[in-house]
Amino acid sequence: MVEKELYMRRALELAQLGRGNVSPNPMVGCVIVHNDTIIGEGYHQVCGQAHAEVNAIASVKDKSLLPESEMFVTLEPCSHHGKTPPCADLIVKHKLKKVYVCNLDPNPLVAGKGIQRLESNGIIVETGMLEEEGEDINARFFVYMRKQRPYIILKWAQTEDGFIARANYDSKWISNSMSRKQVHKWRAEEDAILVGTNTAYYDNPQLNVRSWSGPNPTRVVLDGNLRLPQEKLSLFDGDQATICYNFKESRQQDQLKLVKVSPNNWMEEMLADLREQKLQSLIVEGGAMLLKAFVEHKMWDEARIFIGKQYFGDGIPAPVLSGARLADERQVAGDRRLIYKNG
Ligand code: AOF
Ligand code: ZN
Repeated sequence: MVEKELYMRRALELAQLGRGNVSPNPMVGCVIVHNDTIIGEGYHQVCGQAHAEVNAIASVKDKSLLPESEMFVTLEPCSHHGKTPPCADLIVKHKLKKVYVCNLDPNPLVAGKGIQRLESNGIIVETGMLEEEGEDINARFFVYMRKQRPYIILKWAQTEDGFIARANYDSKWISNSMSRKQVHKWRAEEDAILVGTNTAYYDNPQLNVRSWSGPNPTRVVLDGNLRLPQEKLSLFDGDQATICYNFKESRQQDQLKLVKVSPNNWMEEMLADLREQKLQSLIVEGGAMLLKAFVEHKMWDEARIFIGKQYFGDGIPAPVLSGARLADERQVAGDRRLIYKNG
């Protein structure tokens, strides 16, 4: 008799093969087991296409085994007609004996209704298997659904003595080239990337993915008074979707979208708008003022910090996190890398 959790671990492993291709949908994996033998596997591969359960059932050669089989799926099977028909109905049609579920689906269209549909059709359901692991891999989806905003990652590099930049904004580079390569991987993993006015102006970042392969995030800049010289800055080069939140006007101009927010509630309005545009995660790459605003509003989920070897002695101090839990600490070619989670 094989430990049942092993099958759910396999389903979680499969789920993660969808990383980067399924947002704003969750990553979902599914394993079908008959007599302690895996007879089918599947995962949600591309947003808008077949769900994990559909692919897993399709992969089973002998469908007559299904009524004697158990399914291990990392998310509650859906009960709604979205871009695809309800998975719960397919499971009922094939009369699977039992379904093990890792996480409930917080999507209000599903939220418990999938389980109900299975149970009311005589299928045994067990929920909560490896729940924490599931929460972890779909943290973005869960925050997006439960809090109605993107998952927020703050990222910065600071000197050994705690400065994020020199007083005159001349700070290139605090972290080493390996650390910077890693940041490009991170950019490829998130839907949107945000910088403030000063960073856009003084660093002139391209905010694309270069030292890694992967999709470019949507570029986001906060420029309250529309002071940034668009013709001079890389982030307005028109090569990537770009959103500029400001206090003055809303208008679409090719790849650039201007969105008006109010000066005293810009953060909430910006996050609500990003959510509306189905951007599920946001990495905030500076500068200090913007990062501190997010820290002060306790509006963050993860903070990723590189600590380089230099001493500045003076300059712009790094934000100070409160309520942070150290989730990972390691060396990246001589830099120290800390990852904190909020709460
Ligand atoms: C599942 N299995 O593999 C996934 C589910 O637009 P649709 O039809 O693709 O539906 C998207 C919603 O379905 C998504 O927000 C989430 O609630 C659920 N995702 N459900 O049973 C899957 N990816
Ligand atoms: Zn489904």
